[in-house]
Amino acid sequence: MSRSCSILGAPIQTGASQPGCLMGPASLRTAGLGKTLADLGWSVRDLGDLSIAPQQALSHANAAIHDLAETRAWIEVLASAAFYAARDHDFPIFMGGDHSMAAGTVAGLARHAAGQGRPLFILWLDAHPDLHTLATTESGNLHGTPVAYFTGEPGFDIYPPLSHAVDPRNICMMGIRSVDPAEHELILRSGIEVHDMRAIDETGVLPPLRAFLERVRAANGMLHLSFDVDFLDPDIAPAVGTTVPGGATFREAHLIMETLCDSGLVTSLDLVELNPFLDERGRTAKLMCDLTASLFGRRVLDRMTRSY
Ligand code: 5AB
Ligand code: MN
Ligand code: MN
Ligand code: MN
Repeated sequence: MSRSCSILGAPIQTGASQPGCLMGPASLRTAGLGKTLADLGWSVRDLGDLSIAPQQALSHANAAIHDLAETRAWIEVLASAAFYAARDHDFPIFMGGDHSMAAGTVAGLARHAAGQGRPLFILWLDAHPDLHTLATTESGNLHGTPVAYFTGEPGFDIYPPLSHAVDPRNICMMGIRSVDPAEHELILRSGIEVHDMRAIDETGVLPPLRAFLERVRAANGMLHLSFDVDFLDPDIAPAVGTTVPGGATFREAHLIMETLCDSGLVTSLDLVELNPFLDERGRTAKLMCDLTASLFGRRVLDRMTRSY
């Protein structure tokens, strides 16, 4: 019997400064995400795109913050949609949209995991830790805040109430190479496991990934992968507004996805921050589809033994 996955679009761009992420779900569909997964034997259900109602503006003491009402509404819609998608499908895929949407998807998934009596673990692949609170963000771009929200940091009273916070010790970040001072302070205080690009240069991706997967397995955890396009080096993935040089290579990224596939532990996925307006002939969208294919079982050769 084939396993089921659902794909759900969140055309949100209010969390970023540059417009374009709105077109992310359409670009991933155009690159053939659904068909790619169906060809790998998955039963795929496209649930379409979510939307929000028109919003009255909300103001905040931090005047840098923009589009707070819209972003808050998206988080609310996504938290509910993610809860039901996780309940009804083996594997939901949330297509963004900017990364502020992870405040919603992870909130909904944490509620679902709690209902199953299982802890939720997060693998965060990103150039950035997205650990600002509404008080500390200087850019006012809310895609820099989701992790602080879903770990239960204070100062998010204006966001939807969080039913279940994620334990910071259940989060592993890889690819990090741009950290603001307030985020650095929170990393040190929270106990989040962070592997910056220097660490990856030194050890490669596999040792930290395998150690994290062992922790997930030992705890019978659910595992959500939140994949920000800017995790990848801009030379291979130009379609993102927040490029940072020195990102993950093509093979490092595929090896992570292949190893996650072998582990069988991943239960949900965000594909975020794709800005098709900045893409070159669809190459970034195509790469994100191919990386998802590696996560969903595409392989060059079958192996006799599993290698995670
Ligand atoms: B992304 C920065 N820390 O707060 C800020 O792309 C960048 O979702 C945030 O990781 C990047 O604006 C958010 C400078
Ligand atoms: Mn991000
Ligand atoms: Mn990022
Ligand atoms: Mn970004």
